[in-house]
Amino acid sequence: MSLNWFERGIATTPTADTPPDYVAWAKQAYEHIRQQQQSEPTPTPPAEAPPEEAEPPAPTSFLARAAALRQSRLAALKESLAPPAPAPTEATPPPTPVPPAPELDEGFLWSAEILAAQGRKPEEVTLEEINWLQKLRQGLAKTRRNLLNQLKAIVGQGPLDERAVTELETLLLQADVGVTVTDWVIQQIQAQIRREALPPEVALKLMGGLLRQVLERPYQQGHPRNLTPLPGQLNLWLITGVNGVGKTTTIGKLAHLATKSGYKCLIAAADTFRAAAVEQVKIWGERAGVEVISNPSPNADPAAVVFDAISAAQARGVELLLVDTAGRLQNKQNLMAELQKVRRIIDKKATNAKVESLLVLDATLGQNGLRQAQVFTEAAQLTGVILTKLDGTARGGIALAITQELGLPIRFIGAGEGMMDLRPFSSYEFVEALMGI
Ligand SMILES: Nc1nc2c(ncn2[C@@H]2O[C@H](COP(=O)(O)OP(=O)(O)O)[C@@H](O)[C@H]2O)c(=O)[nH]1
Ligand SMILES: [Mg+2]
Repeated sequence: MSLNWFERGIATTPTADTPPDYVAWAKQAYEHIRQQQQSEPTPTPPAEAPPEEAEPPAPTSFLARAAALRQSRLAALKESLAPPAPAPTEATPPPTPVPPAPELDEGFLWSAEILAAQGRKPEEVTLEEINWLQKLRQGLAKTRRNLLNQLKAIVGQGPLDERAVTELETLLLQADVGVTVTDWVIQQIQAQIRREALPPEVALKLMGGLLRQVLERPYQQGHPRNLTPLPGQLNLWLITGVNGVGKTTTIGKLAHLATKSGYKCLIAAADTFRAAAVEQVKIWGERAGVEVISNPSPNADPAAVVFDAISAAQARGVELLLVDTAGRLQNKQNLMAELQKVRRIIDKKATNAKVESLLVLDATLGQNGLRQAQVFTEAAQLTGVILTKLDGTARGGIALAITQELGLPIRFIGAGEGMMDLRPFSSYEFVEALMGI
């Protein structure tokens, strides 16, 4: 059975009362990946993300200590690995090409630590997972750098006091975390401070924990933790959002994850407003190896396309039908009416389907994007959010504002334009990539 990519990364709360031996874990994972690569001749491309420049920490700060600790772990990891195989002698036959080893750098170790802390086993880890985590961390680097550089100044110098708390407030607002979440986080920290002074490490940990609580609130309010298409039945995911946020790209990436995970998938090209939109979704369908149902006539009725696609899905035993929609029409009322019509067709025609209505938001737009999206929350009966373009923003904190304002779980995050640059959301991984040291 193939790996279900929709289940990846949902893992659990970190188990780490007794943190694992990260060097030993990373070594096992590294060796496991090497073995995997040697048994499968298809070379895996190395992570595209360039190694992140180290953040030069102030020499005495706890950040410097954290960086030094990871460096020493990295050195220990390199040392513990067996030396490379000796060059072949003349008598040996020419070697079969071996795919390049994963880069053994700080990013590899960071990713390994994140997986280890979630209770994952080194022998389950793939290079793709390591690469994705590096990409996520790289994507959030701008936000993290801003946060950490200022946090250093605020909490690096000693126990947290009231002045430091006010500065923290500004910092969270700058990262686009939003007023409500910022106020709540600050209140919680202040309540702690009243009991005891907080050393910097503790303050950071506390803050990370609070941010995670915000991201996980929708699970307490009845949304399942995990959005995995139910196998053997029709799941229909309606993808909505403003023009240009990344809906079509996301559908291509989701189709790819679905086929990789062994689902039978189909795409409905229901953005009929722009001629180019149908062509674009077809290209993605081709890349992902997934058929696209469309209507070539100009200004075809999107609801009719959805109707046809549901019929096709039912006839062929499709498990995941992804519906692309328009993000802009002549005006807001038209857009709303069209979405509502599509939704009615779905509810009428796909009675046995498990329907999800997912709003795509562009992280680079920050709070503005959230305001623009209001029309969709009214028309589409949303069940979740997909956050794109985390690779291009210094406002990664928007994820928190979204969860707070919409009361919806973030289901997937996109950090790049490639086929593999989208994964299920994990609050633990997100917060670590956002402010982990
Ligand atoms: N950097 C980056 N670009 C993205 C991401 N997702 C989508 N894009 C780009 O955003 C632009 C608009 O995407 P598209 O899917 O056409 O948006 P739509 O109008 O909502 O369907 C395209 O140039 C995409 O390549 C992402 O996660 N990161
Ligand atoms: Mg589109």
